[in-house]
Amino acid sequence: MKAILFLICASSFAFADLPDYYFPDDFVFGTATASYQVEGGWNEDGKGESIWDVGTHEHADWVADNSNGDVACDSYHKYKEDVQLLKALGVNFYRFSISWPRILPDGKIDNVNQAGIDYYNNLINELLANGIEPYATMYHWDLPQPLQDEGGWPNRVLADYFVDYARVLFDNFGDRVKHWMTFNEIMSICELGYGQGSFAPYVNGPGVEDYQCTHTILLAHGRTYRLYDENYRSQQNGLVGIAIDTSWNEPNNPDSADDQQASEQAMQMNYGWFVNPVFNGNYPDIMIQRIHDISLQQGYSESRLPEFTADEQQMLKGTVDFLGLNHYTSYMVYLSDGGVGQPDHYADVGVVSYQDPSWPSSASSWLKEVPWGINRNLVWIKNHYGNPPVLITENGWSDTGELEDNGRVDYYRNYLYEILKAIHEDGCNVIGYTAWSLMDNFEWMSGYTQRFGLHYVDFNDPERPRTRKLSSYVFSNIVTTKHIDWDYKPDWPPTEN
Ligand code: GBH
Repeated sequence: MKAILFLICASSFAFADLPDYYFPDDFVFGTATASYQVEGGWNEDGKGESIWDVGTHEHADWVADNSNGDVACDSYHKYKEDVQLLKALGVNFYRFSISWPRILPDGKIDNVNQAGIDYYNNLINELLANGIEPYATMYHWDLPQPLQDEGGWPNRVLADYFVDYARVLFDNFGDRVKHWMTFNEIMSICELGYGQGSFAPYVNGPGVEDYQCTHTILLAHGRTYRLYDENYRSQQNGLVGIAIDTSWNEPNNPDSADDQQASEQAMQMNYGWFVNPVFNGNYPDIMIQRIHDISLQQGYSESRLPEFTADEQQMLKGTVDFLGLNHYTSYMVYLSDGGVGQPDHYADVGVVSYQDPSWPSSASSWLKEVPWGINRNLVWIKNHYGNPPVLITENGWSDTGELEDNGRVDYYRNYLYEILKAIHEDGCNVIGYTAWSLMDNFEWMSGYTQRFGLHYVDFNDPERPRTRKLSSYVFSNIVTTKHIDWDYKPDWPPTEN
C-alpha cells in the first residue's frame, strides 16, 4: 500500500515539477486536412481528374488496402458537419486545401468550374459564420492530370499555370481568406512523386527530376507571393506562407564534429533546400557545392541542381509572411562513407539516418514519438532564418483507430509542451499550432489503415459518421485553457455520443 501511494505521488510530483507555461494570448490553434484526403466527390459537378484520381484508379493494388479517395470522408457533402466538429473543439482556424482540378478541371484558366468555386465559398462562409478562420493551402498534391500529361512539375511551364490558378483563388476567396499557404511539403511532392516514384504521379527520376520539380515549385511560390504583393495585399491584407515538412536530424554523438556536420548537412539539404530560397533567394551553399561536385564525378557536364538567375533570386528572397512547419518525428544521423554511385538525392545528402528502437512507435513505420526533436527543430529555424514567425501547420500521431487513443493524447501533450519550452525558454517565435488531423482520412499509399484523426470516421458506413476520440477532448481542453493540464480527463466514455 505504501509503495502504491509513493508511486502515485512520485508521478504527480514529476509533472508538478514542470513549469506550468501558457501559450501566448494571441497564439492560435487549428486542425488540418487536405482536399484529396477528405472531400470525395472525385468526379462531381464538373471536377477534373487529379494525378491521385488517376494513380489510385490505375494502380489500386499499390495502396495498402486497395482503397482510394473517391468518397473519403465525403466532406464534399458533409462540410457543415466538419465545421460543427471544429466548433466543438473550440479551435481558432481550419487549415484545408483547395483542389486545383475542382476549380480548373483542365488545370488552366480558360475553363473555370463555378461549382468548384461555390463549394469553397460555402465552406469558407460556414467557417466564418461559426467563428472559425479559413486557412487555405493552394496545393496539397492533387495536380490536374492534364498538367501531368505535359510533364508535371519538372516542366517549368507549370509555374505559369499555378500563378493563373492562384489569381483565381485570390479573386474569389481573398476577401475572406487571410492566411494562404501556396504549397504543402515540396519534399513529398518532388522527392516521392518525381524522385523515388512512390507517390503519384509515380515518376522515377532520382537526383534529377526531383530537383527540377522543386525548382518549378519554388518559382511558382515566389511569383504567387509577388502577385499578392502587387495586386491584392493592399486590399485584402492577408498573409502568404508555405508549409514545409522536416524531421529533426540529431547528431548520433552530439560531441562528434562529424556527426554535427551530418546533422547540419541533413537539415540544409532536406529542409534548407526549400526554406533558404524563400528567405535568402537561393539553395543552401552546401547543397549547391555538394551536388555540383558529385554531378561532375558522375560524368555530368554541369550540376544536376538547376540554378536560379540573379533576377529569380531577387524575386524569391523574402517571400514568406509566416513559415509553415509540418513536423512529426526525428532521426539520428552520421556521415555516410560517400562513394559516388547513381544520381540520388539521399546520396547527395551523404548522411545515414536511423530511429532509436526505444522511441514509441505509431501505426506508421516512419513515425516515432520524439518530443524534444520539435524543440531542437524550432531552435534551429530561429538560429538559421532570423527567428521568423512559425506556424506549425501539421503535427500528429497515427494508430489503427482506437477511440480511447491514449497514444495520441500523450503525443500531443508531449509535443505541445516542447513547443511551450521553445517559446518560453528558447525565445522561438511560434505563432500557432495545427493538429493533423481533424478526422481519420485517406492516408495516401496507406489508404485507411493508418488513422491520424481527432475524430474516428467509419469508412464502411455510407454516411461516414464521425465520432469523437479521447484526444479530441484533451486537445480541446488545451486549446481553450491555453495550457496543458496533465491530469485532465473528460467523462469517459462520453455520455453525449
Ligand atoms: C504529411 O506528410 C502530409 O502533409 C499529410 O497529407 C499526411 O496525411 C500526414 O503527413 C501524415 O502522414 O510511407 O514510409 O514512404 C508528412 C511527411 C512524407 C511522412 C511521406 C511520410 C512517407 C513515408 N510524410 N512519408 S513512407
